[in-house]
Amino acid sequence: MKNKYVIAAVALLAIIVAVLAFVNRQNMKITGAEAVKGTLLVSDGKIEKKLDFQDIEAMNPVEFKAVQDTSKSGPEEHAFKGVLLKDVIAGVFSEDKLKKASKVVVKSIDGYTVALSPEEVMEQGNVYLAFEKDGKPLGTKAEGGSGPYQIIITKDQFSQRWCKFVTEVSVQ
Ligand SMILES: Nc1nc2c(c(=O)[nH]1)N[C@H]1C(S)=C(S)[C@@H](COP(=O)(O)O)O[C@H]1N2
Ligand SMILES: [Mo]
Repeated sequence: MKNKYVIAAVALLAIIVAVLAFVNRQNMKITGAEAVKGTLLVSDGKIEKKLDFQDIEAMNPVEFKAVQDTSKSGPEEHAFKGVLLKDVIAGVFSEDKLKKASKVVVKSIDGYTVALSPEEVMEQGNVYLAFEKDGKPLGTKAEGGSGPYQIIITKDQFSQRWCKFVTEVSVQ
């Protein structure tokens, strides 16, 4: 008798796990294969646009320096190349969209999510979508890298919000 309940409970848990996994899967709008190619989804909650690496490269990339602190190194200055996040957003929507937003949410392939304020995103030379570090591509998660894209916040000395493996940028 008792066994029956145990089996029923296990079966129920398995169903719940499967449903939650499915729901989470629906939340990931970029597949792993797209992510390694550098596909980026930019959305405003209604309109969604997929950009590829060539689109990002065509958006006026700049070189800049930032002090990076990781679990493997202390604070070190590195040369990065990327596009200001506000230019990525302006390239799909407009600067105006950003001015009226309450937040910019960045998601990555491992589910890591960071929230940025529109004010900090609009600051000159602060928040970048980077794709090169010290003259080399950032590399994918599988390659032990931090890309193809990583958010670099030059005015934020702590690295928690320097979101690696970025797949989605959502202006809300
Ligand atoms: N996608 C993603 N980005 C991330 C993280 C993560 O787990 N996933 N960790 C954050 C944290 S806590 C730090 S300190 C920096 C550097 O992490 P690393 O030293 O593991 O590279 O990346 C940040 N960006
Ligand atoms: Mo961290």
